[in-house]
Amino acid sequence: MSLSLESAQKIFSGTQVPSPIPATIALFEQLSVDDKLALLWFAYTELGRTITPAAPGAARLQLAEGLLNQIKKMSNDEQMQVMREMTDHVDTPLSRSYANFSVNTKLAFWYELGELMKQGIVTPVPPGYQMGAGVKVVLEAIQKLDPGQQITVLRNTVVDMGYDPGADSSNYAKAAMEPMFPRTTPSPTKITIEGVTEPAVLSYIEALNVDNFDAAVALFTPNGALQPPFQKPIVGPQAIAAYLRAEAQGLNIMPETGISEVLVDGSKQIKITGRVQTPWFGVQLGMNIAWRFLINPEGKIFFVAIDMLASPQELLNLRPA
Ligand code: 45D
Repeated sequence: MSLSLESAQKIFSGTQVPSPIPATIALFEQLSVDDKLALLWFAYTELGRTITPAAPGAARLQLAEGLLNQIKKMSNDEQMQVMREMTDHVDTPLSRSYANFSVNTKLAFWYELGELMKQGIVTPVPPGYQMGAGVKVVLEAIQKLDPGQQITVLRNTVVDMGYDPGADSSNYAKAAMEPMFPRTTPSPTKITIEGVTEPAVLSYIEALNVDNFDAAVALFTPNGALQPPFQKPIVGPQAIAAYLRAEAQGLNIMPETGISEVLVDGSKQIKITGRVQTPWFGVQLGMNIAWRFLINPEGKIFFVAIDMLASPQELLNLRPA
């Protein structure tokens, strides 16, 4: 019997809890452009009281330097106009250049703009801005999220900005030519997962913890798939490798506990929960994450879904009620 992607996506679905993240982003999407910019500033500075992103290295900032220098030379009104156009996906040369950046370079660009806002070189909020009721609603929704979910909302809004002419063009390839994200903390070495000893799973985690994406991809079947949080599955080793190089650099993966079930055809479904640290926030912030693996009878990964959890309590949610 061959495994299907559709059925793989459903493994352990009885243990899954709906995430508030898509609903929060949908609320954000309904705001006017000035409300969106103001909201991001309030959310970012609010968050910054407890956690602040690590400064991106000089090598990465260099990739965004051209755009940043253009913006620095502008008047405050022009700066605000550029930010509005990026947020509204208006087709301008600057919006296009931005959309071409890899995810980490987009974050680095906004990190630097945020610094310029703190220094008063760029205005954070449209002049004369009055906070409307809608902004308060979204801000409160964000405040209720756990920190890992809050930074996911920020990240997703940043990634979505700019103007991308290709309908579904991917900029994962760009990341391969960029400097690696430096690790902020040493990666975990000895991995043990309570309840799970599957070699492919342990090797997957170990490979990601040293940024060895070729080793991670070698653990998948030729038609294997990886489904990131809130995304469609990425299918095939080449596509997975490009994705991991772009998005999984510098992660510290700390699985804790799991459950493993052998299916009739000899394949296994395994659910693991644990914490993941992003190099953007280091040890300050652990995201609560679940992995749902489908391992074929030969011990290769056919499918893994990565889910963002709300709370540490959800980490214990391994069996359907
Ligand atoms: O508009 O097993 C201002 C995979 C003003 C791989 C601003 C994974 C106005 C396989 C505030 C300045 C990758 C899937 C904007 C595992 C304005 C695997 C700036 C999971 C925009 C485990 C805002 C990995 C700024 C995960 C600067 C789950 C915002 C990784 C900065 C998750 C936000 C990583 C930052 C996350 C957000 C990183 C730096 C969620 C970073 C988030």
